Amino acid sequence: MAGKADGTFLGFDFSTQQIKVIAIDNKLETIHESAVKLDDLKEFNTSGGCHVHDDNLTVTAPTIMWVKALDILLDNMKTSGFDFSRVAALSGSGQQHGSVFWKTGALEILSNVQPNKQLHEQLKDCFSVADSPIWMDSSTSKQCRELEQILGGPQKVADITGSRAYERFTRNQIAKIYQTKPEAYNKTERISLVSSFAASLFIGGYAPIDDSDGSGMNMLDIHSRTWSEPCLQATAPGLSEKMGPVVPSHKVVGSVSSYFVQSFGFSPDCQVVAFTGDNPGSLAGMRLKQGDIAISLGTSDTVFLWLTDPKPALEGHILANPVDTSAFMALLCFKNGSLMREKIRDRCAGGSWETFSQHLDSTPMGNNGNLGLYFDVQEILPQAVGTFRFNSKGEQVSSFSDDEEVRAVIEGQFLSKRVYAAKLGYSLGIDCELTGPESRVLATGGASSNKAILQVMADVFNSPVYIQDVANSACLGGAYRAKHGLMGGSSVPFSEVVKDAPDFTLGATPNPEADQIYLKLCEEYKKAENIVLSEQTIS
Ligand code: XUL
Repeated sequence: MAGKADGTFLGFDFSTQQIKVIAIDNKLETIHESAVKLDDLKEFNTSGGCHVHDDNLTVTAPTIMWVKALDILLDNMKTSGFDFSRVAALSGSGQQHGSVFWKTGALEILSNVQPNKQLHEQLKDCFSVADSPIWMDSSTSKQCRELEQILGGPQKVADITGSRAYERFTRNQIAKIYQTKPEAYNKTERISLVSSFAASLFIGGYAPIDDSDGSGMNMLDIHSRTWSEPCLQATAPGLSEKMGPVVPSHKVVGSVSSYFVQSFGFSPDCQVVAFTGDNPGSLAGMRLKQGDIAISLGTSDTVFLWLTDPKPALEGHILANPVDTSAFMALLCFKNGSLMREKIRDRCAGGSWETFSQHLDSTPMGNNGNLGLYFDVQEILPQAVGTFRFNSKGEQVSSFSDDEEVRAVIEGQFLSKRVYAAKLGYSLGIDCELTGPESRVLATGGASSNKAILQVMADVFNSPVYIQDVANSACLGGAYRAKHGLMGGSSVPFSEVVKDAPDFTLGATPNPEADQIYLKLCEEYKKAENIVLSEQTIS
């Protein structure tokens, strides 16, 4: 068996469309990477790894499909000559919110799987609900309103669980199963998240849910990091026994079962560290630390924050931090991301990013007081749709010049991220003690390669911007976390574990006058947003 010093670490990601793995050596260098696409398992007939039901609200994935994909992934690694005996520890992540319902008697089967047959053949009758509800499901509005009503309103639910009630969150899915399929619920001995389900496969027993992924359920008290009794009570009878304990994300939950030792040559000492959600996994993969904000510029823009003093709000999600048990993370999702930027590029810059950048460079920071909110599709933060332009006097205007329009969309998008991050308790650049080199923006996704956009980002956030390629950040985070768990978890800072990981590239540094300009503009943005929201209610 490989010792701690020369061992390798595996990180798995059970994501919506594929199951991926990354192996790193002790110097954190990637030595293997592979994946199995779920749609390639034709017998399950999924599209994008799931089934959208006729009501267009219910979205599920066959639980056993994930097991079969893992069988194939590990077989492929074996065929490629991967040396499993060197793996000192493994961990990973799963798409958040999805749930697995283990049938009474399943533990007996899971803990006795034999090496002569694949896992999916042996576990096929283990689930009381064969099709797992996943995060894309939005069929539980009734259950959400019930929870908010029982607990005393949406803010109350957010204060306890970190988020108001959301359709995809697991408690609401469990309540729906209990209400619509009581016999299936009664036949269930354990409910896992996709993450703890994956860890269960490796240890041959029920792995506990970790507190970070557990925060995406509307059922965990994010302050005590244990199940919230009022939430359990409001969901279904006998739920506490079906959920099992909650553990910190760095906890070793067992060793690999003899099935993996005999089938693939894992060492019996290979440790399994709790799996977590893909977003917490990405935070670990991006090595986010206090003072950092990660902004992913994709189809929709996502923001991760490291928080010490969270203020749960009606927008966004607060989760237990997966690498520091005393901290939190926040997750914000903005629907109007790259499609909106591209639309303005096409209209004002003839479809060229180069011309778009020239427009940005030719306008001053703060856009001479011109401010724009551009929501091509119904936005989540804020809940608004349409295009809204305000001049330096705060008056609404119907158009801007091309230069002004380009700067307005980029500044507007970043101002909104800054304002929403602050609402959840994040202190940025200027008004926080972590200014200067301690405060970083990590930029990822398509638009992060555009220097002019990065400059605006650095200015609005008054922080240096670093670029990171995060195509596999959740997987990589799993491998880093495996090492963290093996090295002692809470007794070793995660930053110590990842200190030798490759440096990020510096993309932009803020201009000295930026803080004054954008602090004022944040206030203007809030006023503009209030006007936009009041107009939305009227119409
Ligand atoms: C987060 C969310 C998705 C899933 C799938 O709340 O629903 O990001 O984790 O990746």
